[in-house]
Amino acid sequence: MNKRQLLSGATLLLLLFYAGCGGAEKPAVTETAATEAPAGPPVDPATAATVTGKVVFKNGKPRANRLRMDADAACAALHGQPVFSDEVVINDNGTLRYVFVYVKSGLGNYSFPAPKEPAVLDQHGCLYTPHVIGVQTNQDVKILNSDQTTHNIHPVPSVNREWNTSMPPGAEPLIKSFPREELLIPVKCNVHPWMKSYIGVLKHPFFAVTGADGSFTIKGLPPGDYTIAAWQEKFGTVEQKVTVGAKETKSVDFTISPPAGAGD
Ligand SMILES: [Cu+2]
Repeated sequence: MNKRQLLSGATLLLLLFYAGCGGAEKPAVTETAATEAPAGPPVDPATAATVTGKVVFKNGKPRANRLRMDADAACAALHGQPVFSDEVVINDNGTLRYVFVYVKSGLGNYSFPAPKEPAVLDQHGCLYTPHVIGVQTNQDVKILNSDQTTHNIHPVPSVNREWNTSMPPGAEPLIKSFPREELLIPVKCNVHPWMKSYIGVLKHPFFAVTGADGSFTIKGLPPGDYTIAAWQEKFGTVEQKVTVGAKETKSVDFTISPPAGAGD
């Protein structure tokens, strides 16, 4: 560890100290308050059910917004062709990508320890990859900078603690976690205004993000009655109810459409 790292470590401690004191305008969030694991049993894998489906976009294929990276020549130089926003991505089959689908309610008193494997969020091509991720409370999020330019990652949570960290080229991966459930935390880069991503934080592992075919699969559910929600950053959340028996697989498709008059 060199002098500079020591210094930034000391600055961080100082900042944490101030955040802990609640001296700032925002009320301090006690990071340990939400960490106690519920006392319930684990899900019996022999009864585990699956909910699968896709998220269909109703209104054709709106034109994607082009991102302008001219403000940082290093970013612009990384792309030989136009780059488009991930805010609304309609797949070739008419489905939506980057929809966060999750079990909103219906889970009993089960215990869901955080996975040991971190979720990974990369800063690559001056974009966040993936655009939407889900993690469990207290699961590590490993943040990378694959670019030869400096990013400043800045999650803007409502119930977790806000922070931002500068990551120069070659920076060590940053390990963070979020102790409280939150849907979803916007993440921005203080250097590049076009960079945006979202992190969904849940106490349980029953979530998925739709990919290039617009599908999702949520496995390992205990039998029961659930409300499943599908969240899209621009169009909001739609919900459906589903009942699954032991070892059953149910298909649930969602339709998302822009609000009337929203155009594209
Ligand atoms: Cu950036």
